[in-house]
Amino acid sequence: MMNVFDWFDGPYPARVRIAIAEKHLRSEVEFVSVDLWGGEHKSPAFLAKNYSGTLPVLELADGTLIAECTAITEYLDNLDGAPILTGTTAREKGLIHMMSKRAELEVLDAISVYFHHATAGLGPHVELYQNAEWGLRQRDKALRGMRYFDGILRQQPFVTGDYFSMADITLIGGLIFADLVKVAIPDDCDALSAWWVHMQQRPSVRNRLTMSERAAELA
Ligand code: GTS
Repeated sequence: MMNVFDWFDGPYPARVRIAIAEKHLRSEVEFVSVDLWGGEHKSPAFLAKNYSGTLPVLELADGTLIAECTAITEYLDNLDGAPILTGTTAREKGLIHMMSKRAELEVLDAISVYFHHATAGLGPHVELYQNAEWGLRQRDKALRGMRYFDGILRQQPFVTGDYFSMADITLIGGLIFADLVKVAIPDDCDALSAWWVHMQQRPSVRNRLTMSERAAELA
């Protein structure tokens, strides 16, 4: 059994939950809830698991700890020797990592900075330093990033070409975060909006919360 330390509706944790579902690994994973809103991810006990104090973290049966969504996805995808998310050829691997990093830099991480700096974020006990101007700039960066990905998706069905990959999952994380903080996809981004509707229909994306988490979210 592997443990995934996460928070059920977090956008970064969603990336790993989607990868787990795509790889049909759900029965081999236990989700361990870390109270993000209570700041548990910044406690000494959790920092000992992940120096960066972020979720998610994967813990293997032998106690090995792997943080960072990209690294976790790479591990899970290669566990059975038949990767479907992170590429098989050198060219695919190169393109997927480039586009996944770009989705982080230009959309997901930018939205995250907006949330932590230009909104109340996780509250004063967690947000020890805030810089609203920096946060608002990052929101503008994310909107530019959405336009960039709209241009990509006008040319091809998925972020890296004609197949679903980790890069799509990263951009999905970005749009989940954008939804949470009410940053809308610009109206003229038809291709990105259509791709987003399509992605939300994927079972791995649609079913990323357990039944009880879904109930908690609706309550
Ligand atoms: N680069 C990290 C990764 O890819 O795993 C970023 C992870 C990250 O920022 N996770 C969020 C976090 O821990 C979780 S969530 O916001 O998506 O729920 N944020 C808490 C904080 O204080 O930064």
